[in-house]
Amino acid sequence: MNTAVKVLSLSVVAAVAMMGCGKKEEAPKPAAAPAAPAAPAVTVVKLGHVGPLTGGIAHLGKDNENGARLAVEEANAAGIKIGGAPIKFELVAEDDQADPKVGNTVAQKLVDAKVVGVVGHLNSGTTIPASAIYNQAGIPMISGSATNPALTEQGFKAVFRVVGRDDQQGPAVANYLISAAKPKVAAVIDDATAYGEGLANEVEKTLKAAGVKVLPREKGTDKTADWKAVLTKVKGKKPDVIFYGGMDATGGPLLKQARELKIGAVFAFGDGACTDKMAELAGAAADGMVCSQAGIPVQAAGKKFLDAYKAKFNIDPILYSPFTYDAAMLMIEAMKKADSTDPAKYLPALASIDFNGASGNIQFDDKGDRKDAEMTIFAMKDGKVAPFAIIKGGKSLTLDEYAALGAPAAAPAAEAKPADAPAAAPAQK
Ligand code: ABU
Repeated sequence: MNTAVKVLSLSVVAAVAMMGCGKKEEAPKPAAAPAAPAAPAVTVVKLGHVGPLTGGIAHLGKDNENGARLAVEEANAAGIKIGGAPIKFELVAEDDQADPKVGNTVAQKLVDAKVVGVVGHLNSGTTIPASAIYNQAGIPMISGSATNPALTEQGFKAVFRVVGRDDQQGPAVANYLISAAKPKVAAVIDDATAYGEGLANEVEKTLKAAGVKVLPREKGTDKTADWKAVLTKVKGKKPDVIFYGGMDATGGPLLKQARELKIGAVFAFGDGACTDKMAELAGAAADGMVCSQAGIPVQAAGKKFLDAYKAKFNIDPILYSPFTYDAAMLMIEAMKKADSTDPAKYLPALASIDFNGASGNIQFDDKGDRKDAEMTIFAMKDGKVAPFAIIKGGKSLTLDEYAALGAPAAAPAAEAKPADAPAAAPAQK
């Protein structure tokens, strides 16, 4: 064996011997620091929001979505832990186009996406059918705007709303018309939706009960742009007041065209047309119109909400966003109380919640309706709908009086005193 081969052989033997005994002669390493306990992984929890984000009332759908989004972002910033894990809420926003068929499709999409709750929908016509889908899946839903009584008359345990109902709103606005305008003859027009027709029915019932003659119902749709044929028919009957059940997108053109036809009746609308958009659409013709909201006016929402909304979206809230903000907050609060994001576990906490939100104190009755919901009556003045009466517990209050009750801090700038309200129907031209 030559020298080179001998050296290689001895090296291999030595190496194998060392592997066999498993010992390595290594310099001692510094002792490792004890491993820090792993931080619990963030759990992503999906909340759905549905409203019309396209079409004539997209401005209202976006306002609703903004309210829910603000609540989710505030909850995330607060660093909430549920079941010991940090939670990140994610808002999954869908567009139902105010169409019941599309509403059902997106409702099923949200169920499939495993959202644990849904804020929405906006329209009664989409919310009522979609509510069956959520209820069947055991997913709580809270509407911040759907006012048709049928929503909560279905006996669904997972279905709630944080606004009042049209069987409260209809009598409130009709009684105001009866006392202020003292009408003998009234015309009632609706847009043939669950909301518009339902609210018009409630108004008609109250007017008739007070002895007002109500003309045969006239109808359009939620897309009607030309109301001249309906209005010409109505004009011939000389009504003192005209109530329209529908949204601002169709209510604005209706009012504008009525004044173009020299119809001088007092016009009144429900919540869906109780926005400054009416003045954008109808111009000066909107001045003096009366409208109602099945809750507090947006101006009376909590100051913290109003400021945060303006700061985040660079616009003022329009109509229902304090309610959709509260709807999302209610779900999050119920999850915290139940220490679970499991819909089956937090649903009982939601049903029995007692929560002070941007729209006031919220508790639900057995049907899922808001207890003691306020009703507000407004008049349009200088292009703005200004609240002049908030009806709470059977009492009529001004915005200042309401704020003095310790209700959410109000911004009193937009208050309309009762004296500003239209007292009587202008003479029929
Ligand atoms: N409450 C008026 C708009 C929403 C609805 O359809 O009920």
